[in-house]
Parts: sequence; C-alpha cells; structure tokens
Amino acid sequence: MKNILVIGSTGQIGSELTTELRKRYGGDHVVAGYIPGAEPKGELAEGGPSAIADVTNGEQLKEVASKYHIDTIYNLAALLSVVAEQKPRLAWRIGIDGLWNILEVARENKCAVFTPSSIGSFGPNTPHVGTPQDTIQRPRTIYGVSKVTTELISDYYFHKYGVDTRAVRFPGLISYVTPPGGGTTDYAVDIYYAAVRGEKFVCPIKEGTLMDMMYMPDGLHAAISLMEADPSRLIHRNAFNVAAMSFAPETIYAEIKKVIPDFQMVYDVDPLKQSIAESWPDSMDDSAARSEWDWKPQYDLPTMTKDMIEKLRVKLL
Ligand code: VAH
Repeated sequence: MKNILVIGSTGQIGSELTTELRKRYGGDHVVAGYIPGAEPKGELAEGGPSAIADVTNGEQLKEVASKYHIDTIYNLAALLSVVAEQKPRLAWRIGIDGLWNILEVARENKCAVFTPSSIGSFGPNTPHVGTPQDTIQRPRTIYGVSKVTTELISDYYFHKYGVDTRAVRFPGLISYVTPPGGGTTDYAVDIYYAAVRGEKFVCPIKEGTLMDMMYMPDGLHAAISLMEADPSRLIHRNAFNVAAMSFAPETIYAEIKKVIPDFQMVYDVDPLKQSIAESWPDSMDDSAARSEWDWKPQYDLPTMTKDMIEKLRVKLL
C-alpha cells in the first residue's frame, strides 16, 4: 500500500486531492502536508495524519518522508499566476527551490513525484488552437517560466537519477469546495458564486477570450490516474496536456442562465489577467494523455454547471 505525502494539502487542489487519495488508499496512508498558518481543519485534519512540510525546508521534508515512510509525493505548493506576478521571487522560491528539495528527498527515498504544470507553461507564440503536446514554450509570466522549469527539472531527475516524476498541464480548475487563490481563471469559479448568491457578476476577462477549463473531479482523476499508470506505456512524463472544455466568459454565462435565468453579468476587464489569459492556449490537444494512460474527462460545461450550482446552493444558502 502506498504512503503518500500531499504538499500544499490545504490549497485549492490539495484539499480535495488529499480527501480523494484517503478514500482510495486509506486515511492513515495519506499525510496532509501544510505550512504554519495554513493548518488542516475539519475533515482534512480528522481524516488522517498531517505534518508541517514547508517545501523551502529540505531537512523538514526529509524528516517527514522518513517518519511516514513516504513513497509518493504530490507537490501542490505554488503561487498562482496573478499572485506570482506580484511576488515573482517568492513564486520561484516555492516553485523551483521547493521542487528541488522535494526531488532530492525523492531521489534519496525512492519516491514518485507529481508536480502539476499548467496551460500557463505556454506563451504567446505557442499555437493557441489544439496546442500540441510537444511545442514551443516561451511564457512571459513568472508563473509560466516556473512551470516550464518544473517540467524540465522533473524530466532531468527522471533521466539522470531514475526518479519516477510525472505531471499534467492543468487547465483552469473549477471547484465549489476550496475557493481559488489568485489565478487568471478564477473568474470561472467566482461567476458561479455570484449566480447562486443572486448577485450581478463583474467579469475581469474580455468577451471572446477562450481558455481551457476543467471541473475539479476531473483534475483529481487526471492526477491520480497518471500516478497509477503503467510506466512502460509512458512516452512523455512532464508534462501531459489534459483538457476537458474550452470556453469564453459569454459561454459560461449563457450556460448558467439556463439554470438561473435572471443572472446578470457585466465586463470590467482586468489588464493583468487579460494579458495573461491572451498568452495562454484557447484549447489544448490532449491526445498523448489519452493514448499513453487512457485519460478521458467526465464533465463538460453543462454537466459541470449543473453540479456546481447544486453544490453551491447547499453550501451557500
Ligand atoms: C491560474 N488557476 O489561473 C490557475 C491555473 C491554468 C490556470 O494555473 O493561475
């Protein structure tokens, strides 16, 4: 049975991933890693062990890995795109110096490592439609630069030391559980909260701006399925394009109005978020993930919208 450490277990992805991993492997086999000030609460604290695991402290990570006999690390520690632009040095320290500490622990303890990349790893001169698995990656955000670097360092540790590193390039992830923290795609979460609360939504992304998006259950499924995949089938490792849907603000607005007819949206474009969004793909080609480890999303925009609204009505009202 696996012994898993989730670093960043109280974040937008980490909180749900930890719960899902505990369902699959048993609560005692999944350690919720966190940093002081972001302690696990409720089900996350009660569902299994937790430990302080600060990616910038390599010695601390080594102690946690040996104490819990960790053989798999899911590294969800990162600043999201907008916050990273405001704190570029911290983004690098967490994203790259932190990953180096994790990979050293993995090399010494023979751990597998999952570190998500993102659509943010592509740049303005990457083909935007049907973005290929293997293509030019010259992002102009520190978020994107750090994501490309995590892909390259993770591949380096696989080829040089045989560390079992794997990753996906996530689209914007949409969830009703843990609110997002400073991303360009956050509008696609915030719009559902506004609709369910009966508020007018002020959209920071311009009409017609397409981005890849994915419902969180599919994101969790992608991460876990890749880590369970037969390594002999993997041609790629860091990182696989995974896609589910691509939409612009007016499309998600129209889908929500089918369920909440009086919902209203206006635009007030945020220049930083808009410039980042325009540098990212409209839609990725995820055929490599589909052929190498049978990736297939379960949710599209209509089914995600129905579920998001149902769940937020319970959570908020
Ligand atoms: C962001 N939600 O907007 C994150 C994610 C692909 C987008 O990386 O920064």
